Amino acid sequence: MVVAVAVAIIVLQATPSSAFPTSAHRDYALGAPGDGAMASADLDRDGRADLVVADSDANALYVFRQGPYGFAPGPDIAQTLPGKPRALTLAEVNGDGIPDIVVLGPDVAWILPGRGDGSLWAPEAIPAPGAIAFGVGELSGDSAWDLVTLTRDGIEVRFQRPGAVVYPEDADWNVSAPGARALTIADVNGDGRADIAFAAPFEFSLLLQTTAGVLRRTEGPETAVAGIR
Ligand SMILES: [Ca+2]
Ligand SMILES: [Ca+2]
Ligand SMILES: [Ca+2]
Repeated sequence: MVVAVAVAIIVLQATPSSAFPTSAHRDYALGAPGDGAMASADLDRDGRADLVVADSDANALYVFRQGPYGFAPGPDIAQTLPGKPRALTLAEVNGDGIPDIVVLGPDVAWILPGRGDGSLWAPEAIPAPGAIAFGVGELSGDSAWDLVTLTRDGIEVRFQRPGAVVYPEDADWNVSAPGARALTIADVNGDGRADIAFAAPFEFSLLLQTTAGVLRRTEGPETAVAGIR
């Protein structure tokens, strides 16, 4: 995979006619092995967005840290995974203020907590049998981010337990979603609470978190489909 990057570079020229810095726009490519997913966040907290790409051939993640002059030609950090990565997202799931990486693998989700310098702690596995899509967000009203997976049978929500990043093996909530193929977690109505959006061919559905810890379907009569534990 080749990652295309566009950056604005300040060029200092020594000629007398350019006593002031001028700005130039340059596009260039980063060599990123594999053909996997990618996401961006400021992993090392230096104010510059960094990149993470998944290499499904090598069962690895590569972190590209953006420095003051852009990205190096190759990854700064390689992180081995126990299996093949299929999708990934960057989010702050363990409450320490450092972005973490959540990866969907075969029948499993891995949490790799960020260490704050771009490197990662070892992956923690959460069983996710049959998961084809996933997302993370706060769905129970306790400020700890929860894990949502989509299988052929429906949506499964696992609440993060207090303490270290721990999710139960069995789902806390199961929501019917026949035919759904894609899922994302986002605050779709701007009320500050995360909602679940999922899609089947020619059909799009929402589960709105109307009050903390309660999701409601938006199609048809509004009915609560899950409640506070
Ligand atoms: Ca950064
Ligand atoms: Ca974190
Ligand atoms: Ca929660």
